[in-house]
Amino acid sequence: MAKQTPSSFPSSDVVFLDRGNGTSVLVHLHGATVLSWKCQGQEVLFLSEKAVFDNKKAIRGGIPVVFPNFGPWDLGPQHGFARTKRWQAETPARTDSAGNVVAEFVLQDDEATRAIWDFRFKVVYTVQVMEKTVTMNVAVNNLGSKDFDFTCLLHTYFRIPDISKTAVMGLQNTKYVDKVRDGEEVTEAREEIRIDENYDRVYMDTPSEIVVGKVADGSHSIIMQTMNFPDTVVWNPWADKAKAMSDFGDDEYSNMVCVEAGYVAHRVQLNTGQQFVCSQKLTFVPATQ
Ligand code: TA6
Repeated sequence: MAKQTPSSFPSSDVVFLDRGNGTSVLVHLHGATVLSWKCQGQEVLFLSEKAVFDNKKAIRGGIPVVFPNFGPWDLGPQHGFARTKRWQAETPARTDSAGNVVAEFVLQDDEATRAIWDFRFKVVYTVQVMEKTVTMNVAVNNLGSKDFDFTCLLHTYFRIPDISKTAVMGLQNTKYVDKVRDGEEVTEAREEIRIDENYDRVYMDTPSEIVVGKVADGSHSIIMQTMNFPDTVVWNPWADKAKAMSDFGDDEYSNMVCVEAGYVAHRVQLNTGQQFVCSQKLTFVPATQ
């Protein structure tokens, strides 16, 4: 498995949020990408063994921040520029009175972003580590004199023991756009979504609570609770697309699933001076004994 420890990276590139008792989060300033969330010693996130850390390419794994555009973009790179920009750690990691560790990361417009998306903005990304929960809060501020619109998403890669024994639960009866079947719109019939091929689905108007877990006994699960992220993307590249990605191991698709909280089916309209806030809360549920 990829090294998801602070010592694997130059200290100037990462912020380590250590809550103690084997619970911590590691954030890379390239894209403010959360690389690791260890809960009581167990790594919850997937990071590809072949992930590239050249401060240019998007990091393959963890939680890339997708802004100001999810998916292909006429103006710039797929999934926008946020995940490939250097963010500033607004504050070093600090501990609150409850012992939770929190840090803020900021991305503001610069010449490079204005060259492709000519708007003034500031995104403040706050990561908080609690005993069995992490929260990611995204605040987008329109600082300019022009209104703009955007889509955004937290592209979370969950580490799982075995894709054949994993389910995504809570999306029954929601509609999804199936990007693997020419954008066909389908209603999800299953409470337990089992993934056995390339999945690339945008579930729309989804519940604010979804569970990612092992349907068989003996493994942990994650409760994903969201605010102002009305859509949920479920992605697994499966074998052929895994082989086609240079920064993803051919067999790694069996140990990961992306369940991504997003505002992607429609665009957020943010007028001058306005702020938009969205967040996800991930709670670790230990394996049933
Ligand atoms: O979130 C799913 C998705 O949009 C897929 O279509 C796939 O492209 C994935 O993102 C990864 O995209 P990336 O640009 O990181 O290779």
